[in-house]
Amino acid sequence: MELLKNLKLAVKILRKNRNNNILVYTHIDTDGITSRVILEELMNKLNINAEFRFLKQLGTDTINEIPFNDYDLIIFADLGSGQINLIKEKLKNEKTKIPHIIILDHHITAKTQIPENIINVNPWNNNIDGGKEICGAGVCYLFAKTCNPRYTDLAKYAILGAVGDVQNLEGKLNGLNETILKDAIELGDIVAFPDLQFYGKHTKPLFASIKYFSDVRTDLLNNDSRIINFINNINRKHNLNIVAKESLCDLTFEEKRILGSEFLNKCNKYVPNSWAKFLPKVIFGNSYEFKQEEIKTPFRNLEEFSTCINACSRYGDYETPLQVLNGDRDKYYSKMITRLNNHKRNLSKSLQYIKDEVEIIQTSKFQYFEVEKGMIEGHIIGIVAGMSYSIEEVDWKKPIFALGELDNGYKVSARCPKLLSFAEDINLADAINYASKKMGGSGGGHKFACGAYIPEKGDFIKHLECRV
Ligand SMILES: [Mn+2]
Repeated sequence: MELLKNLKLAVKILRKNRNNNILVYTHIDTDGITSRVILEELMNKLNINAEFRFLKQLGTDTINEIPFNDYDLIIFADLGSGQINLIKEKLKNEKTKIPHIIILDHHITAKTQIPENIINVNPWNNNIDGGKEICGAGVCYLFAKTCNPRYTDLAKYAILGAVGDVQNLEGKLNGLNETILKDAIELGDIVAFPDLQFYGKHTKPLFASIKYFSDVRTDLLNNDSRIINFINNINRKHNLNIVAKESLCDLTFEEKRILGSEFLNKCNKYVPNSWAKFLPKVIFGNSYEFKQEEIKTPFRNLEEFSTCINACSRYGDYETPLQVLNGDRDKYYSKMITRLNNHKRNLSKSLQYIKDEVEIIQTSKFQYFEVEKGMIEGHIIGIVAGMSYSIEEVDWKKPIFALGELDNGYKVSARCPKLLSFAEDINLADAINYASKKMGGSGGGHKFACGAYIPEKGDFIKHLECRV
């Protein structure tokens, strides 16, 4: 098993360099930040001094900022596999000493001969799906566990990373993620249980959670009184007492089960026949929670915790989530709450702007809208595109692309409802990658959510039409 072999090899290299200069780069999203927390704690446990840095992306420009000559070992986590060519090219031109490089990643590896000084630890090497079965933090966790099988206290971060990377897309974590989850559950760090897939389980009233469900468009869309009626009818029919103002986490398992199946019945009336069989996967799914966090806070449910991290990291603040994950409950804890509230305000303001001022343009296979410069920040435009499915004019059976003008080009984001991505063979990452390359830009991501930068609009939409 190549994954295991590379893990062992990587640990050997780490031990050999334990007294040398070590530099660790991690990505900046939830998965990247949890990767960092795992590696920091690992180095502490092993009594190894290492320097840590965040890296937004590894590209032709940023590679030049990496001080390859000053270190004996450089570790890349949650990035690097796709850029092995770039690293190779860079090292070829270095005349001084060449460092060892360990890559702990789950993105697809570039097709290239890998030189001996680079160890690429990646699930794809074993045909394990790095999009669904393990994330970057998961690979870091396996690395830590290879150092010492007793380091299972780090498993919880790997699960947060997996949820941050939406690896539970189909309702629950699978594959290696499930194995890692077992470690975290056994230690009492995480609880996992069957639940409904509404957002805001601990922080929103139930009627709001139902309101924001956008994988299926029903008559409940933007209609509080219909949602209240829907819940009251369920209460009468089943002799229950579900309170619309309480949160999903207040419901018993039985109440959730009945609410879920009634909701499924309703959704059935609104989806094409061939889509119906995918409905359970978007309505029912496991919840993952930090057992030590207070209920009804944004830190209990891992999905909501990940939103808290995004509320900081998307705005360039990586320190706050890092400190909170490291256990801060004072300064950074309240800073995170402040940032979360700002983030929410930003999102609703941006959504209102789309509703009021932006035209949704329909093509045969998708829809798109353009955002004027300065109206929505580039790093949240993808989230806003996803939320736009709550707007009546947006066709929920088609993907949506958002183009936001920046100072030096455009940020493009694509989203589609989960149900659509299950039922139809849609690969937005492939489409956005193709079209952005045609424009001299670059992009990628998931099949259902991705982004790109392009220097100019030109025929970008036409190129997209060839691929979506
Ligand atoms: Mn990742």
